[in-house]
Amino acid sequence: QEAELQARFDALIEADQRIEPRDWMPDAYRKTLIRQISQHAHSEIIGMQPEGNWISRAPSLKRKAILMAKVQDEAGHGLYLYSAAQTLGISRDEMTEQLITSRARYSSIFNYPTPTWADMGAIGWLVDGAAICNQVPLCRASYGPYGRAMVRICKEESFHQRQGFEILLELSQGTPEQHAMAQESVDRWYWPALMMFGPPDDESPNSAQSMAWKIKRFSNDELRQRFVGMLVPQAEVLGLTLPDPNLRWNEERQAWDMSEIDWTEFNEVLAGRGPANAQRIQHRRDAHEEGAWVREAAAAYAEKQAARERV
Ligand code: FAQ
Repeated sequence: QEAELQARFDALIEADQRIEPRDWMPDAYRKTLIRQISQHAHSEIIGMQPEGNWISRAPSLKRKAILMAKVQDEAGHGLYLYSAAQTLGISRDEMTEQLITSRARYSSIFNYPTPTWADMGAIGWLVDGAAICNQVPLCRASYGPYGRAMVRICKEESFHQRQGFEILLELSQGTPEQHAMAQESVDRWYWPALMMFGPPDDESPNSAQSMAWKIKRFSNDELRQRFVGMLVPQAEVLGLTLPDPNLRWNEERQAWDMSEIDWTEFNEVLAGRGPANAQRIQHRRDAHEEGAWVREAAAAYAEKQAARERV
């Protein structure tokens, strides 16, 4: 029986069909998806903090309205992804508990601070840009609810990236001080953005299996290369420099040559020792505790409604 189910699952994957919540799936496939989707959801939720830091200080009403809408989109993406993970049999409470007790991962990028307004531009351009590169192929992920969630999320990320680009363009073409602020921010965010794609292929323990299951369609290094290729012409339009003196197209390899990424920094951030890890988790924990009364009120209301329907 098990062998037959496995064979049917393998055939669906082979034929590029979707696996849906009620379908049989190997335990390891379910586990991997819960891991990736919940990490992804947590990233969106924690990812609200670096930009949330600037909502009350945005330089104009227009910028404030745009930034608020973007941060709200991120909340929406997080909830959407938690729902996708729930179809695999984990509860939202469990996932939240794992996050606030530091047992779950979220993207390394959100452990960096946002000291200047230009950081809103760099996050949109580089962080959302990296997110798009990584997530467009995930629209074809073999697990239905995840792939479908990605379609809508990618559309919104594209808007986010354009708004970041536009912030940087305006600063870059502004006063010398504004130009310098934009460049300084790109200098700080460039390398951490490249780290978002994960460890190099030969040190990525999950890649081979996730690619065989067609959850991932490209390797970490392939996507990183694609991202750099996307940035180079855009940096030119912006009039900003990517902070890597060794960055150049290698015609022979048909790939970008670049400096070595500082993987020690990446590993430190993953180990919880990045510049803002403690602050991010503390903030999320406080928000969870302060929101307890809202959850209790909602549960009491739902209970009352259900009781009313029973009579
Ligand atoms: N940060 O074997 P692999 C956004 C972990 S975009 C932290 O290569 P895998 C939008 C990895 O989990 C950001 N941990 O793993 C936004 C694994 O540890 P584990 C979110 C990382 O899964 C923009 C270990 O290293 N996007 O939120 C990172 O095959 C602006 C070994 O790595 C996603 O999550 C990292 N950067 O590939 C929001 C996309 N990289 O779990 C607000 C979906 C690796 O075994 C503002 N996820 N690790 O303990 C993915 O595509 C994949 O999970 C990868 C990692 C590519 C991230």
